[in-house]
Amino acid sequence: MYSKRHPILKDAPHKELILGNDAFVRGMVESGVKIATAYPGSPTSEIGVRLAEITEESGIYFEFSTNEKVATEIAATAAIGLLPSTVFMKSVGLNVAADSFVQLSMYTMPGGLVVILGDDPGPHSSQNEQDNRHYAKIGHIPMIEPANAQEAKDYFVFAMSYANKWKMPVVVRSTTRICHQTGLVEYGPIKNTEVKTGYDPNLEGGYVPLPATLKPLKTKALLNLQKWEDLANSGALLTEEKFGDGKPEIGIITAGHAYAATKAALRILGATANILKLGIIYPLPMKKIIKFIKENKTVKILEELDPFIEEQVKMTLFEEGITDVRIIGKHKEQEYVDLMISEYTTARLVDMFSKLLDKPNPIITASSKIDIPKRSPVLCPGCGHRTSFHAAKIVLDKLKGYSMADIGCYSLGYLDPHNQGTLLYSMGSGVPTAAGMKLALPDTPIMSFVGDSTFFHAAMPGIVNAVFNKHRTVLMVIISFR
Ligand SMILES: Cc1ncc(C[n+]2csc(CCOP(=O)(O)OP(=O)(O)O)c2C)c(N)n1
Ligand code: SF4
Repeated sequence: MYSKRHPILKDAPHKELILGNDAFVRGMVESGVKIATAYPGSPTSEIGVRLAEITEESGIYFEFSTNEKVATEIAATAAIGLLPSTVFMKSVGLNVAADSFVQLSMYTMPGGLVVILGDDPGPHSSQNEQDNRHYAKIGHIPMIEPANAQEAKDYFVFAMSYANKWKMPVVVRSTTRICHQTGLVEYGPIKNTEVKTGYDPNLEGGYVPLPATLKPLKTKALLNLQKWEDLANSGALLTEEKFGDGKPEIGIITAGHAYAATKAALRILGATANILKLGIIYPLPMKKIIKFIKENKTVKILEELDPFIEEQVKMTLFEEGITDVRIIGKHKEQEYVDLMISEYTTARLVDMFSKLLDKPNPIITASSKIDIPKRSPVLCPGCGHRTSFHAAKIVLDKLKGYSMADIGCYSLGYLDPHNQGTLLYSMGSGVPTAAGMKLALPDTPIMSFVGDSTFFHAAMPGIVNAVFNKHRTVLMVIISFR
């Protein structure tokens, strides 16, 4: 039993003003999660902070693993061993986990596995703004997307209930705006059941996909997706609402943070719309979507980043021979490139809908008068990395050499006044980029930087490679003590 001291562990009925990330943790508590693993990264890091606070009281085992792949493999395997499990990571973390992530849907996981993905449109704190909804398609894994803190909690519980019932992995995709928003969350009952663990290596096709055993495993994954499609088409996590008074001016299909921003924008413009809000974003509730489009005729598909929903919808319309409707998305739009980039803030959507619905935009005049200076992030005052960069700069300026970056606070060495670390791909890329540059410029001194966490996360293979293949570069391992 919980001692109920921590606000996340209070019994229902109860409402608490909490962060979206805390809401995920509450969802774990309510759904009886036993194992949670992660590698930190914005926007999901606070989930780990909160879990670490409640491990003893809640009985949830939690670890920050060496990297996302390791974290995924541990949580998924615990789920195979009957323990309800979860793993969370940031957007680019899924690239690291991908090698095992794409296998997950083929395995029977009696405990149930929920993967929380924190995408970062903007980006606020990432080296790109990749749209991880594509991974649902690649991995044949169902994906759901909450639109506020309450839904973050509720959707986690929903995901785990089906993950457990259908013995499979489910992804909850979130974004920075959902993870980092604070909202009033109504708690539900806590599942406190004991779990009997076990392992059957031959369960439903087993767990070793070889060319000879792959077909039934992949078939299982695809059949599970069909069950999710039926669930989506039954109306699960789907809401249709009429926004504003009077005749709806347009139909809108949206999900996640874009839903909240859409409503705020329509309110500002005094516009009316029919809104179809999706909770299950893969596989899509296509029957409901097509019905909505036929009823509304002109429909705006509003999604941040890639035209993920739009492309699937247009394909279905084509397949069904439906031509008497107008779909407004990103494809064929004049601002195609712009529409693919960054978040859909309320101000942006006000601008978008004002043009679309031919209404005056009340925001432009107000905001254009404010000239806000740009501020880039800086290393903390007294950060030890400053000294390392200073030393490297003195040497490399003298020798006319280059330094390669890696990922961490020390990526900021690139900025003034240090200007160190001139090439960056992803975590652990520093030593291989130094090796590659040395092949291109054999007479130029090349060095790279790596922090301690990145060292263990992904840098070690590159370092081993450099030693084995005798790449003549210098590595500075930098650990900051403030
Ligand atoms: C694949 C991936 N996972 C997580 C992150 C988020 N992240 C960026 S740097 C970092 C930790 C870096 O720590 P360290 O190498 O010790 O450098 P420091 O920031 O302490 O200077 C994390 C978790 C990321 N960018 N990419
Ligand atoms: S490494 Fe530590 S001290 Fe340095 S910038 Fe990052 S958080 Fe600040």
